[in-house]
Amino acid sequence: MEKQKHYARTLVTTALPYANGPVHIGHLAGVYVPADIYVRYLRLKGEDVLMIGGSDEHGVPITIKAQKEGVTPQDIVDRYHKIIKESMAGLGISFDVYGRTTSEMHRHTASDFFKKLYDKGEFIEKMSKQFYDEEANQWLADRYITGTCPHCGNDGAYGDQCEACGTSLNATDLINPRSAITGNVPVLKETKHWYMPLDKWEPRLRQWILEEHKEWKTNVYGQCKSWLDGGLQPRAVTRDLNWGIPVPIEGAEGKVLYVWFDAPIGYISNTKELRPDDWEKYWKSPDTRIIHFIGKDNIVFHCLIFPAMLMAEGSYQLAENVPANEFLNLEGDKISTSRNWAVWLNEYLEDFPGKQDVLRYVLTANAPETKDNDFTWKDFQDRNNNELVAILGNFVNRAIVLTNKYFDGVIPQAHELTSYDRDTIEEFKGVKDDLSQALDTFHFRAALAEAMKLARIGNKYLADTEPWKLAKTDMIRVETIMNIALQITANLAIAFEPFLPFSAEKLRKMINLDHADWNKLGSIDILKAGDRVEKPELLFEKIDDETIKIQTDRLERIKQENILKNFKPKAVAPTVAFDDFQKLDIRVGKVLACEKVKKADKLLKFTIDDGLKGRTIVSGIAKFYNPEDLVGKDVCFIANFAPRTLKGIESQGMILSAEDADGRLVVIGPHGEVRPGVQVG
Ligand code: B3M
Ligand code: ZN
Repeated sequence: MEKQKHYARTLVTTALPYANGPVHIGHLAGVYVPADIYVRYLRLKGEDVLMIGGSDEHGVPITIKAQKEGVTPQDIVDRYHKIIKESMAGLGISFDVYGRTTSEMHRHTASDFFKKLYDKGEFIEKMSKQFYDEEANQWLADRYITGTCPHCGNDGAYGDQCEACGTSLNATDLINPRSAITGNVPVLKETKHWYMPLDKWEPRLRQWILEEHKEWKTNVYGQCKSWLDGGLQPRAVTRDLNWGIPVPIEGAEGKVLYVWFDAPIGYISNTKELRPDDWEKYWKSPDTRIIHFIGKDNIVFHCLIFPAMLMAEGSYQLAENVPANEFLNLEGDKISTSRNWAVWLNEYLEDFPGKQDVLRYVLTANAPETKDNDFTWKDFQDRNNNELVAILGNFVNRAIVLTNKYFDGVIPQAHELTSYDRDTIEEFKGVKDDLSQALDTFHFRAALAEAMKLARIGNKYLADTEPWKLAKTDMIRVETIMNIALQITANLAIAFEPFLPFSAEKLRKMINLDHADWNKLGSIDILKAGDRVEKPELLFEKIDDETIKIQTDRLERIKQENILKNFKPKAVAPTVAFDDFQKLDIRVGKVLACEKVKKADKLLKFTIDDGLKGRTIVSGIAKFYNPEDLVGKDVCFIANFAPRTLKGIESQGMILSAEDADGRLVVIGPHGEVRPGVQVG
């Protein structure tokens, strides 16, 4: 059950994306769109809320990328911080601050935090064996080590986490560890590090989550429970790396804070950046509600490790909720930055100018709230055309067009209501409670469905009352109908503000509603009779097949590129004796004629000059060639292949071709002039 506690303010944090690439739809659906809906909703209710974001600029993903490109880590983070920050703003993600973990403020905050824990004696200091790459002369922390996950057998697991099963690992847990720099087997060397004794905090973490937060989403609660039941171990919070925040104590030269130690402190530093004078009340006052929006791979860090750090520090509040989402896939496959299998936000904004709300809508309607979900371009098009255009856009457009047509843009008065009017009003009155309830409990899909319900009610109302028919006979009735339709329109402008802020703003302008107030939702006196509406403007437009095809073609190309990139030749077949080889009579022939075989989309029929009487061969390469392009070419064929009948044609041999990694067939021929009929061998 949701606790009915009263809060004076809310602090919403959003996972800090690694600045080693742009953000993609997976990040958006998992974290930023739901968080933005939530804060916009609270702002509409007039609550005190801060939305904290920023780039995570430390850690191995960034140094690896820099090494690959031959630039500095700072170059990488400067580039992607800018892209991420601008594209998020472009989508209307309304951060109050979007900072970065390479800022001075953050360096001090994280460094002081560590120092305080160190001074309080909260760390264990331990010599341990860590992996080292002797060829690269480098310690191998976290993602510099790959190997097989001891839990699920995934052989691409990293030294700190297996992305396949979500388990958080120590590098020495990996089976068959390899250096990600050279591919070498690393050696183990002694080094000193500082550890958070998570086991010490286990009883309090159990109490806090398992007893006091049973209302958390089952996926989050369940993951925490299984971690806690497995028993928590001390975790190293320092690393041997040269990119990060230096460990601020003597004897720690060349060591930095573990990225997962400094990154969550980024929430605190960015709050300080925004509110240097009163940031503390957002973190330390018991009447603040802290909510962390994250993806499921970050649960352990936000629910166990960071809270343990805060408990050890002693003066901070813990999160009230951590509504982590599952993953969004793309066209059936896991989104992957390294495989370029993603829809990148910055590219979307370029390809679909003015359509921010379409993406926001689709990602919310299909949000991976309780299980992994799939984004497809077909679904994107369908939801735009069948829902945004056909339901929401259509209703609003009708309401505004008819008001302009019959009343010259002046909002008419409502007169006596029929029982049908009253039923309609009753129906949408309930939307506010249902919508609020869904948003308060982080059910954003359900909330969006509620808002859409309001548009459906409006559509149905106009379709049922048919004011365009009554206009000739009963203008008084038309006035009432249009007043109600416009009040529903005003309700939509409020209800959709958190979800579709660009369209809601357009809509507010159209009806001259300067200010959306959540408390007005459900009422029928938002607009005043006698005030004006503006000329209609389309909120949404249809997206055609051509536009969608450009996107699906791009993905198809990437898929092919990935297949080719990952091609590994098959193992060589068992040895054959020369005599066996000689049994095959392979010859060169010239293509005299070539045509498609009727009713067979794969087959081409060749007429081959074989230096003898000529022969016909049918070959399954029609998908890869235009028949006319092959005429006049020399090809190799097996002359003593047993004849076969295909689609009623006797095929007298087999044309040789090579199959590329992507299944494309390429015909084999001689690289020089030879006579038809000569043998190959
Ligand atoms: N940068 C990991 C991620 O993008 C990490 C989140 C930090 S939140 C403090 O999945
Ligand atoms: Zn695993």
